[in-house]
Amino acid sequence: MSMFCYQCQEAAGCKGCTVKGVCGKTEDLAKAQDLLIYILKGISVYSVKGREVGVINKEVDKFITEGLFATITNANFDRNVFIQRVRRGLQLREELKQQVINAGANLGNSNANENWLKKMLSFVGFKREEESNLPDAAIWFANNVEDFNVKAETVGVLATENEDIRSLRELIIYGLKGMSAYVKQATHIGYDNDEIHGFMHKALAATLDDTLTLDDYIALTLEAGKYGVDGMALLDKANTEVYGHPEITKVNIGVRKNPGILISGHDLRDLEQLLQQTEGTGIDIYTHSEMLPAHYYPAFKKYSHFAGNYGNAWWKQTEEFEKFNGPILMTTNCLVPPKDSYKDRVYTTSVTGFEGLTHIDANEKGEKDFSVIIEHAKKCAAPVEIETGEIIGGFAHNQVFALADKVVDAVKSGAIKRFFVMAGCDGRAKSRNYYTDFAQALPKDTVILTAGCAKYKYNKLDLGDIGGIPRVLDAGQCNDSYSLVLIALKLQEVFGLKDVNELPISYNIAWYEQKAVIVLLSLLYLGVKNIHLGPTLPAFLSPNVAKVLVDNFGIGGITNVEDDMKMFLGQ
Ligand code: SF4
Ligand code: SF3
Repeated sequence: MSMFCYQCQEAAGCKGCTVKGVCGKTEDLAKAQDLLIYILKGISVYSVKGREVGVINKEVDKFITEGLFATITNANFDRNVFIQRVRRGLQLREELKQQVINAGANLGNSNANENWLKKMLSFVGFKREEESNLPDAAIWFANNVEDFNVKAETVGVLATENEDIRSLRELIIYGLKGMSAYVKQATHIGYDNDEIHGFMHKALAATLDDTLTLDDYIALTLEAGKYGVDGMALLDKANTEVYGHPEITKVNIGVRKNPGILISGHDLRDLEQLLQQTEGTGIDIYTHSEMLPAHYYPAFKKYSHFAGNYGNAWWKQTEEFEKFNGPILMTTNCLVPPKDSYKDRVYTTSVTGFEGLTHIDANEKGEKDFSVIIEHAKKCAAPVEIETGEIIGGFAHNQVFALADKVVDAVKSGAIKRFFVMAGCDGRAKSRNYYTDFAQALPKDTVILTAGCAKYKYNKLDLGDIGGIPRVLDAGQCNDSYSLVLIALKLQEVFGLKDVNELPISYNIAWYEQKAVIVLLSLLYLGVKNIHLGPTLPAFLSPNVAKVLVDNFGIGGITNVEDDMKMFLGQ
């Protein structure tokens, strides 16, 4: 087997990609990513000890967050980036180790751990010691690519032999990847939460610990859900305090006559800077996929050249980027390996990357200079119109709370019988047409609550409204699933219910990558039961771990629209 990855919904044969990723990830890239994750675990061993004695190294926090995020599906396909990160990670680990030792960290309480300390002291200066009790990830060192390649063969997912322990370790790591994405976006806006970093490091280090049991890992999985909620809350605070609360907004999906720049991914600070730098240049800015909800924020409405949303979810980019004619800026995942026909127009920033594309880095203040993209756009034709009209969104928590009376009355009168949370991701699998069919088949007295790119399966259908309340309420990006949780908790309070599961809300969630994993863990942590997950259950859930989720949380898959409709509506 040349590689093994099963972190996303497209894992080959619902088991794992073993030759090349369905996403386009090559064997070399997969191995470099595996090695980086291993290095992050090793750094975390020292970070955990450091925090016990007050050592918080912000560069380490940033490095781990960005390293995790870079390995998310469809974020970065540039192997050199990962090799450089491995090199820097090894240096950073040694710097942190020195800092921790200088701070007098107690590295353990057993004889073995005293030995740990002695060994640690002897490692300073990159010395290798074979008999250490430290995990290998905390001491292994190399500085040439050949050695990296050899090591990478031994540290991937399959290095954990017990399939249940492996399943839980990976579930935790994928949750951390999702969490890292939200934390990275929040820190880019200037918001941070040290406890989340502390947890990420504790959990990464725990995946190296062979003394932990299945129960320990299950507890850690649920704890990840708690920090998932905190991560989404942090990003919500950052977005809403800086850009205002999303409000009901109609977004144009047609085009204008000027050349345009298309911005995709999730990072609102990148969008803000692009809007500022393109003001008065005669270039229009369009959003793609998960950047659509940016239109709902008051702060961006003042830009008259913020023209609309172009196209659909991430997987349609290979046709839509071709037709857009102008440059495209990828701020986060999902990037699809670009076709030659438009490759020269795609730019990456932050953790995204692809060999051969121009990458734009931030300065120390997080500022980016997009002038190369702007000059490029000036030479391009206006986008080809692929559709016309408007879509409506902006139903995040603040806006829905403002409508609470109307919504509650509609529920009390029976005009709204049930809500369906259909948040999550979209993807290219044909089986995902299920979600379009499901939305269309829902009774007219039901309302869809959505967030994430999953919405593109039904946000352009004419599903009507209930007394002025649209039947599809889009809260925003996948992280705005947090809004859906707040809305559910508000309804629970208004109706005076003891348990959030007593509400007339069903969960039919579509997943693709690891942000959906942290959203799922967050919902489980909040006590939400009977979530249905599709189009297929994660390949990384072993039968026993899946059984734990079924027995304790009522997690289930999907079948077909007709049977699922009966199941959800209790007929
Ligand atoms: Fe396969 Fe998904 Fe991993 Fe890509 S990210 S290699 S598609 S499992
Ligand atoms: Fe979509 Fe990648 Fe997950 Fe933010 S853009 S939801 S798939």
